[in-house]
Amino acid sequence: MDYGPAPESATEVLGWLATRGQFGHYIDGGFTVPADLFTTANPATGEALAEVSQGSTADITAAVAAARRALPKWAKLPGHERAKWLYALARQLQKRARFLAVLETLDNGKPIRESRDVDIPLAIRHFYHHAGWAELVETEFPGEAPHGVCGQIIPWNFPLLMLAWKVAPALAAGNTVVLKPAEQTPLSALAFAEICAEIGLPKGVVNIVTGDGRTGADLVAAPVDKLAFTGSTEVGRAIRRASAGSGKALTLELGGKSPFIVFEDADLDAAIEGVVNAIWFNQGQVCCAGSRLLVAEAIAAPFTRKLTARLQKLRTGDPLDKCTDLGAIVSPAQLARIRDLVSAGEAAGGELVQAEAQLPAAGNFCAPGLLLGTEPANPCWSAEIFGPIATMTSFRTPAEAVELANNTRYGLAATIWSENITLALDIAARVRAGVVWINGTNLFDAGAGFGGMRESGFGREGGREGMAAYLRAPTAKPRPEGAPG
Ligand code: TXE
Repeated sequence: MDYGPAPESATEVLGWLATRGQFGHYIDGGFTVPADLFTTANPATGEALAEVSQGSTADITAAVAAARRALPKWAKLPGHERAKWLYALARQLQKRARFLAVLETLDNGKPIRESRDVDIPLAIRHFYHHAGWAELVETEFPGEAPHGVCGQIIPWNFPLLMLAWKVAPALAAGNTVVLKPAEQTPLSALAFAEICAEIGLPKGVVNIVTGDGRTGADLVAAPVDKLAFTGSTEVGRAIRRASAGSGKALTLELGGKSPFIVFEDADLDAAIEGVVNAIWFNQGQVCCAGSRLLVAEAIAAPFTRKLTARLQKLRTGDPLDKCTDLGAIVSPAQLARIRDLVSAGEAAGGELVQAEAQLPAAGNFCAPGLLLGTEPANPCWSAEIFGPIATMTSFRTPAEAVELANNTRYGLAATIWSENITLALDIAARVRAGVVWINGTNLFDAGAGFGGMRESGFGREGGREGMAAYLRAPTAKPRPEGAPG
């Protein structure tokens, strides 16, 4: 698939933002009058990009009502008819891929190489993949029905991709949706709303309400049939509490502190590049980031030497520059959180090695780094830093590697590097994580279910399991019309 050339400038996107200026919500097939505005800024410069509306309880009520009205017709469409709409969304996203990549980079701060080659292509792939599922839904899930109206809340680290992970399976299964993007990165969801309007998607099938956690809480409390959330474990826990006993189906994709285990016999150069991808991709703001490096003691010294040398070569700076490896951290608040945690990690005995990069004067930049000698008692061992700093610890035996890997409240992902496939498969079976990669990392596909266990949440997104999460078994009763949340 050709996603077009790398963008040379952001002129087209800035022109689009200038014409729009202020955004309302996308409800019932149209944009509301912008109200109660807040600013979304470019993390690399601090400059305002646009003004966006803070969704009120009334906005959520209107959006859920629109989704409820659209539901009977949409749910009754034969799967192959819904597939046509998903294909149309995928094709339109593909046509706008270059635009969306620049928009995402401006709003989030991630390097253009990543939004162009990862975020946007994977989002498109998700719609194509689920168009296929829409065609198969009656035969693959006989007798099952959509939940109904889905309330979906997404974070800022992969804005359009997280939207795709949630919206595509929901629509394929015959649900309608109300989605709330993160307040830091609402723009690609609003561009997606325009795409829904452009292709003439039936009104009310997709509704986008922008705003912060208060809008999210209103959506959780609204009379929806299913909630899907990706974000922090704390908010996930609050959502679970708030929706307990309501009869709403729920899936949560939360934080992680994923181990990245390197055995003595690993291909060291490949493992080093694996680390670059595991923790410095998207500035480490990745739920499944390989953020706890566990390295066999026998190779710890050469591994550290190689890795610190590689670290110095990473380029941190302008996210729109195609040569940039690390862009900006999403917000000043996130940057402060990273700095505070890393300082606490140093105070507890960790040794910080950070790239001696010349960082841009403006913007939320953080040089990539490693916190060496991090013991399990160190706060950076257990807390999700969600920034470009990995911890590093050594181990002596495979049993110790497994014990350290599982010494976490999370269970999202794990990575294992070894040339001994028997050892790698044995360790994979003993590591408690929803996803395990061997001699590779951060590998995603729309066809493979992704999700965690323990405090990383429950439910899967992608693949057959992801589709199943948007359908209910023949015996489950639908919520009565207008029943309270
Ligand atoms: O997340 P929040 P934040 C982790 C990561 C990061 C930390 C804080 O460790 O440092 O969370 O990030 C909406 N009811 N992850 O504060 O608050 C909010 O508006 C309903 C990991 O940004 O969880 C946004 O749309 N919704 C993670 C979304 O929840 C609420 C990705 C996520 O925001 C709400 C992001 C409420 N009470 C952060 N409060 C991952 N799993 O990838 C907030 N929101």
